Amino acid sequence: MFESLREGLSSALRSLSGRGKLTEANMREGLGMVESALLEADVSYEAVKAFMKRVSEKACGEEVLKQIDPTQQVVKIVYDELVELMGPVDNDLHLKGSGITTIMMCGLQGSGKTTTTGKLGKRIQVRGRRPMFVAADLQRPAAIKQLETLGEQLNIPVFADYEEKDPVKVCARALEMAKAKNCDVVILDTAGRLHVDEELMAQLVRIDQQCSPDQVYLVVDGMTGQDAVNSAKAFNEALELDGVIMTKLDGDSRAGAAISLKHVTGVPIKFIGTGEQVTSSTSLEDFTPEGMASRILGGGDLQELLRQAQTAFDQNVMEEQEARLKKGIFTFNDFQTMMAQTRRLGSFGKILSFLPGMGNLKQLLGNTDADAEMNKINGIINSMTKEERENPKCISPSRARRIAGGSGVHPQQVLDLIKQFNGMAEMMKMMSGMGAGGRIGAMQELMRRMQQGPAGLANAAGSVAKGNTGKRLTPAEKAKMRKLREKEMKKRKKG
Ligand SMILES: Nc1nc2c(ncn2[C@@H]2O[C@H](COP(=O)(O)OP(=O)(O)OP(=O)(O)O)[C@@H](O)[C@H]2O)c(=O)[nH]1
Ligand SMILES: [Mg+2]
Repeated sequence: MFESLREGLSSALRSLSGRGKLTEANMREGLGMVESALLEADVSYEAVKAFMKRVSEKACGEEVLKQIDPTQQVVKIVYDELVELMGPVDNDLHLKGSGITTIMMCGLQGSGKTTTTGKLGKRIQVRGRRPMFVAADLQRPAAIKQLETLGEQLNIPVFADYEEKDPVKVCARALEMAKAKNCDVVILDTAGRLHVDEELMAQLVRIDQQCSPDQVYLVVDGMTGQDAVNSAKAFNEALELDGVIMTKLDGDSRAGAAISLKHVTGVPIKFIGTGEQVTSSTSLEDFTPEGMASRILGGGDLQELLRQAQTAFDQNVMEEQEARLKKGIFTFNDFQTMMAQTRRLGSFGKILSFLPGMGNLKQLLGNTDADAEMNKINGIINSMTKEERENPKCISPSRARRIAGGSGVHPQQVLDLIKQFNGMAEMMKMMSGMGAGGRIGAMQELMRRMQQGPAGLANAAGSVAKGNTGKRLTPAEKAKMRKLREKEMKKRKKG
């Protein structure tokens, strides 16, 4: 994904490095290359202009130029400004606690509305809610059938009326039916047109007025580049969108639309769709500006520079974690935060195999692609209810089966993840028994070792046990840590 932009940015930023101190002229020359790379990737001119203005202001400041090697700072500036440009994003679906939540899907023909309706329905269903699809696309005769097939596949009820000609009436009746059928989330799959036209907009506005949807999402095809951005602008003017879902990012789409959409339309991308399958847990992902910016800057050497620049940021996150840990709190939510954080430090697969208690997870998941692994684990956690994430002990085998169904894995993989998590939580609780200095020291030591490769990492837990973390452990604590470590080593040998 986004290879050419990645290469363009990488070579622009590389041209700055290794020169020692830079002059303003050198810096501007390098930034000019960054600008060209963005324009070539089809980022809108307006967005590039605003972005470059902010980047140049920061990068050409004395603070940066007087550095021995300013490239690291420049990469961090580019990253931060990309994040700024694409965010902030709220990935929540805002499902109401009681009553019916109505979600309206709209978009041009073939953008992926119906497929995304399926993916969204699935996402909602695995959260323990009862979604219903509404066939509000009466434009194409086959559209109703397509949605009904999806509903059957996902075991989600579909409201359709083959006789009715007015989609507004279909939607109104569907909401009544949802009440009767005890469904609590209604997703309206509306019709698309080839281009934004008045008739289409008028129809959508009527549905909007009649049903007062809680969320209106626009589905855009990521492969259509700036057309996606322009149609988002038009739809937002008519409907006040709550978010955009960008599909087909699995194809050879350039990054331009994803980068410029928020800036041009004011509406953030909420989710990204990949693949035609609706049942895979990774086919609809949360869009995060941080994740996207890292992907764009994902070339090897840039990643390293970014990592260095982010050490300060990591410190903050770590301090927050430290505060929770101090209270003895370590839940799946903390685990997700930690994963997101550690992912940036290098290959996730590598890190995963060295996290204490996580040794065999990689093999268990049977996947060698780091991103896919991460998504799989995230998918499992995302399929848990709030209660389950906060208190994994309540996950019974039947709940594990539901979670597995939701995330498209084998139930055993859920149980294994919980087992591994428990081992890790135990270790975290151990650390909570240490003094404040010892805890943060232990966390830092773990993080540092995670980056060092097998030799350093295998001893991560051990080094905590040995008290190489600024604070000594009591003999009982040491013995417990040693036991944990031995268990882990044994498992690793077997695996
Ligand atoms: N590769 C890929 N294909 C997708 C994605 N989303 C949808 N598609 C495909 O795009 C085509 C159109 O998808 P639909 O979901 O029918 O699009 P639609 O917006 O409902 O189309 P209309 O109802 O005709 O307006 C289908 O072939 C889908 O399988 C995606 O994220 N990735
Ligand atoms: Mg459709």
